[in-house]
Amino acid sequence: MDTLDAALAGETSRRRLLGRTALGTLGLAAAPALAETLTDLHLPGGNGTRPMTSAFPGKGSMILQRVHPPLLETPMEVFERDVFTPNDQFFVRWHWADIPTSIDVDSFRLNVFGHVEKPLSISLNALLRLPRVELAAVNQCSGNSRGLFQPRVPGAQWGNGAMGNAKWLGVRLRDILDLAGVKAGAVQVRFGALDQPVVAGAPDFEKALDIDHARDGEVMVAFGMNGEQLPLLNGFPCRLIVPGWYSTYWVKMLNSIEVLPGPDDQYWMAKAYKIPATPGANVAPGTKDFPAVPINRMIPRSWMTSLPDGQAIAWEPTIEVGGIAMGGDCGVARVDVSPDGGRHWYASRLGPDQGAYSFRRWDSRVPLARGSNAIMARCVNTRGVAQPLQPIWNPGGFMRGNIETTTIIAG
Ligand SMILES: Nc1nc2c(c(=O)[nH]1)N[C@H]1C(S)=C(S)[C@@H](COP(=O)(O)O)O[C@H]1N2
Ligand SMILES: [Mo]
Repeated sequence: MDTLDAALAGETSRRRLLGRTALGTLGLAAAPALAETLTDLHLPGGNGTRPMTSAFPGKGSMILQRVHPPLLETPMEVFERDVFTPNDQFFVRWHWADIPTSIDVDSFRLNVFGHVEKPLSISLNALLRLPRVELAAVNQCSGNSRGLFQPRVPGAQWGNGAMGNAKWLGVRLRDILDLAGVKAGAVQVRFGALDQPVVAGAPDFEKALDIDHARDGEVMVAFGMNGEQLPLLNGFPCRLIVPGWYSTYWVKMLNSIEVLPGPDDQYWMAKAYKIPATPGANVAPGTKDFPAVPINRMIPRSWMTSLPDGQAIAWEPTIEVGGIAMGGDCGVARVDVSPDGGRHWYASRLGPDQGAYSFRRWDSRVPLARGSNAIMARCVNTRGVAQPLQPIWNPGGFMRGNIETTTIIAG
């Protein structure tokens, strides 16, 4: 057994304790008591001030978006340090507040059933014995940057930190499905988890993928994250990884895999997380009725992280700027940088390629003017898709991907 196996097998009691005390206490604590300092997400129109907290189990300093269920955002400076996001500052998002605070790793089972030859009930030890794969991939909430939408839309008012990049270690979903033997006529695979709705009759969080997607050899069931077990709040003991797709599909605390002979018509696929079936998921602000499809593949994005928005610095003729980029559902081909609101563009140097689905570092030296500098980064992915200048709008606040601007004041 390697260290991860040992940790998964041996840490039950400690995790139980950690989970109970930390999450249990949160139930009693009033949110203001959690606040250590305040941070400003610079949301248009204001209301961007949030408390910082390190009161959640397995988590360091995070931006507190909500206590019940926990919604924790990663501060942007974390992305400046490394293209991989540390587990203790990886963002957290749950839909229902009834989340197990302890997992018994001995009795835990991952159940595979439905349209299969041989239903399975897989223990964690059995899961750990299957052939392993490791893959770097960005986990990004569909509503990342929703707070930047104009006009504003309801939902969690995230800044840009509802995302993170990790090396995921686990088992191919295809291998699990092959063990169960998918029957002819399978259409989708539905994934369920241990968290429960808090309101009676409310829909359990379940998501589905088409059978061919589920069997593409990339989708995986992960139990390792950056060389450690998953933090409880990121889905311990195992979760789905859907490379290149928004993280609404990355079901945490995964305990059921159900092969369906037809499309999943339940709430979380049929009603929630739908985007306009228009180019770029864009509709005129205020539009309510439009043909919609389930959100799916991610698009290219990039951020300058070397200085925070609004930073004042001493003027010099040029400045070194850098940040991170993602290709979306493929790799990063290039990142160009404009120091003057899009008038002139300069090439950047890309950092090491950690795989198509990973963040990639970029750095560039650009001219600096006295006064206000609107610095922009534009990612072009390996499919040739470039970030647009114009923001999109849709009522869900999904899929923001336009070029972002970081203002630097040089005096
Ligand atoms: N079981 C379960 N899995 C879930 C969710 C959830 O509510 N329950 N939320 C999804 C959504 S919308 C997001 S953005 C990601 C967040 O993953 P993270 O908390 O590990 O960052 O988890 C996904 N998986
Ligand atoms: Mo999400």
